[in-house]
Amino acid sequence: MKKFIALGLCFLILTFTACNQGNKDSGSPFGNNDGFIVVGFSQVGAESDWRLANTKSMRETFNEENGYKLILKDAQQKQENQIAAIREFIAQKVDYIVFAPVTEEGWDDALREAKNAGIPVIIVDRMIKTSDDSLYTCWVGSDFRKEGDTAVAWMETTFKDRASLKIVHLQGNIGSSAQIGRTEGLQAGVERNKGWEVIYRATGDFTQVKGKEVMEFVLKQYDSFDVVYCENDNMAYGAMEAMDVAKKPYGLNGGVTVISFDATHAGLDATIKGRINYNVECNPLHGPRVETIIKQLINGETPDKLAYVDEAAFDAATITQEDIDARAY
Ligand code: GZL
Repeated sequence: MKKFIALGLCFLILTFTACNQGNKDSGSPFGNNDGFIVVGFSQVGAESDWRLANTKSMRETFNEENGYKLILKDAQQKQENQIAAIREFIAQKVDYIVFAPVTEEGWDDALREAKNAGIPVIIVDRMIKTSDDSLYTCWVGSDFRKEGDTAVAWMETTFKDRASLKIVHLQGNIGSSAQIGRTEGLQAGVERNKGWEVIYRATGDFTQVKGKEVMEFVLKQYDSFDVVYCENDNMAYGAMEAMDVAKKPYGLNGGVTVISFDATHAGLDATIKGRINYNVECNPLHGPRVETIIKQLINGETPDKLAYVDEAAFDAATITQEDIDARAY
């Protein structure tokens, strides 16, 4: 009998230790977190200056000095890579999942797995379409439709006396919130202004290389157009490269009017030089905003479900070097 009780006690001690070991490891690939908060971040890619500034902001915020360990995964603009990253973060038992969705559709399954694992999901930058908004804790980003409306309002003022306006439209990643909102803004303007016409529309995937390819094609197909509406700075750089080669005048001093989005440092440099006529800001500095949300969650508070960042716009005719020097990206 005594032997039986001793065996039972050994079994109980071993079981209890194993459970504790399991709990001890929970939370992250870094053993028992070593006291750090582990953040898994699935980033769209490195396709643009904006994206690099966004990644930099997250890295500068979620570092060991501030008490965090960041696991950053670059999806190279592929949704399947982001879904794989989210599943990896779940397996690693990170404390928080942050992701910038490359497109709006197709996230429910992966996010439901994160929810079932009890890991809060914070969406940054672009938005998702879902029938169940309990699948994410909150979102912080830009109002892309408002960005498009801001650019179109400037066009309506600038071209108010024009009977017709031929527009070339370079779109971002098709299906991304940034592309959807900026395109909707332009489309609404075209419907409001009967003389406006989009003569050619194609995606440049938010990259300079593809922006140049699209503009090279346009220059071969169309002798004249009045505006190129580029949904980010990098596609605008590509379009301007192609127009330079074709000796097609553009910018403040005449020729094609160049509209851009992001207002990155290089984009504003092109604006103050008169190469880009109007540049609408899209603020990438999400690191501090996400950290505020995480601190709210740690303190048992409920962050706003949606948080829009304030954004400005810059006109080549009025922008100053002080405007540019004052900016963090
Ligand atoms: C906007 C962001 C867009 C930028 C592009 O919030 O999603 O993606 O406008 C970037 O530069 O590639």
